[in-house]
Amino acid sequence: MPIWNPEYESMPRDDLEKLQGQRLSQIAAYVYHKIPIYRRKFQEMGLTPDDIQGLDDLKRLPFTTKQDLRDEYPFSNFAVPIEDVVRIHASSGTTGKPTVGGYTRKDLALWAEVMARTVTSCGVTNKDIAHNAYGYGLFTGGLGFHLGYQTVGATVVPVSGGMTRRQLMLLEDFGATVMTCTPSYSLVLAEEAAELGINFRDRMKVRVGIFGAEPWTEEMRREIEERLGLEAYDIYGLTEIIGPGVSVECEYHNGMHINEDHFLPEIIDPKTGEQLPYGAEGELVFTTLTKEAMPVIRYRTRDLTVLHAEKCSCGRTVVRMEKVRGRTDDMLIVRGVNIFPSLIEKTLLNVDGLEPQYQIIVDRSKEQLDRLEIRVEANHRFFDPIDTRVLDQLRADAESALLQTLGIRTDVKLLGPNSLERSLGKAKRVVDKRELYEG
Ligand code: DLL
Repeated sequence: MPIWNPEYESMPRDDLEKLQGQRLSQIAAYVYHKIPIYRRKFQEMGLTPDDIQGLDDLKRLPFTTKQDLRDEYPFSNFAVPIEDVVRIHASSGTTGKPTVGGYTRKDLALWAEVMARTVTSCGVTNKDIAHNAYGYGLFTGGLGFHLGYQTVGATVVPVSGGMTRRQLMLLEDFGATVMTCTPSYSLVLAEEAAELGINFRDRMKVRVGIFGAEPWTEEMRREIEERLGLEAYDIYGLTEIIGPGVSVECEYHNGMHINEDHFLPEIIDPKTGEQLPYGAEGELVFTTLTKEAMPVIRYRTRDLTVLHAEKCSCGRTVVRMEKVRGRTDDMLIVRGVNIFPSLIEKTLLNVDGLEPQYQIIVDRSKEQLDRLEIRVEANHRFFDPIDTRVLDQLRADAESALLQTLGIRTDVKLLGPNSLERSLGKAKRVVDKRELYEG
């Protein structure tokens, strides 16, 4: 498949690392002179921009945390005056203030470039009709993809989120060949279609889906590909770095290629902050090498993954990141056991008869013991009429599969079709009621 910008995406690694080194020393000087919080951090560590001469000096630079950006809310961490900022986006932020991203004209051109690379990597060309169901607005998903599709000359349908039935009509009438939304919303579209008696696979022409903005497992990919009859690509990004456009899979689906000439990745041990080698799992950290309005140095994403540096069969030489395993702050500690929601998803989807709709509830009993309840929808065929014997067996199977993978007992509650709330964007999978008892 074609590569949008082979000069950079397939650059020999030695040359790429040299370029990254030069850009790193430039950005270190830039943030030092333009952003007070970085000057302060450098000074506290006794660093000057001259100390940063190349990639080997990356380790010497200070980290940036989400809290650092919150403290500068809304615009104090911008490196340019507000007159030069032409666009603002923000993360959804479930609690408190959102994290803001600012873009100059040059940043938007960079975003268009990395999003053009992104959609090209998924096989999108100017012949495609792209149904873009990511939310348009402050969220970076809608407008980010919009830029990418326009840049490669695809016909973009800026449908945004919501009005699911209407989306199905437009998908069919316009003959969309590509669609983009969160993986959870793709299933909502498939379900709604089934409800209307439409077989999504047969009726729609969609050949490619580019899904991200939330964690999803390989098992979820299989479900989506099966139900929608398309090839599903994983895309990763975050507002603090640029939005979507940080990394995406290619046709080999063996990790997401990072646009490393602009976003320099590292993996660190989340406890000690120590840099880890390729192949080791840890927290993903990014330094933006070329951004103007809101550059960040060693931004701690809290996302856990593994990086690989071997050249991919597609010809790209940039580092690949594995599917995100979870977030450091998503990990549940239940009765002393560390549990990632992704492991629960994987386990449930391997139990025949369960649907890819679930919610994880953690609660604490009067005796101060943590309880893990998994609410999951079972296939509609067990409910019409209700077949309690089969449902009891299915629940027992699910509990035993979870005991085996998690190592602790869970209570599985089977639900009928459409019992759990569906989301237009990121699904809320975990409800931790224990927070109510704290402080
Ligand atoms: O979710 C940007 C985006 C839009 C990415 C559209 C992909 C497609 P935020 O709202 O700032 O930005 O959320 C960023 O979402 O730190 C991850 O925890 C999570 N996330 C994003 N993509 C993935 C993915 C957008 N493919 C946060 N797999 C990140 C797992 C993801 N988690």
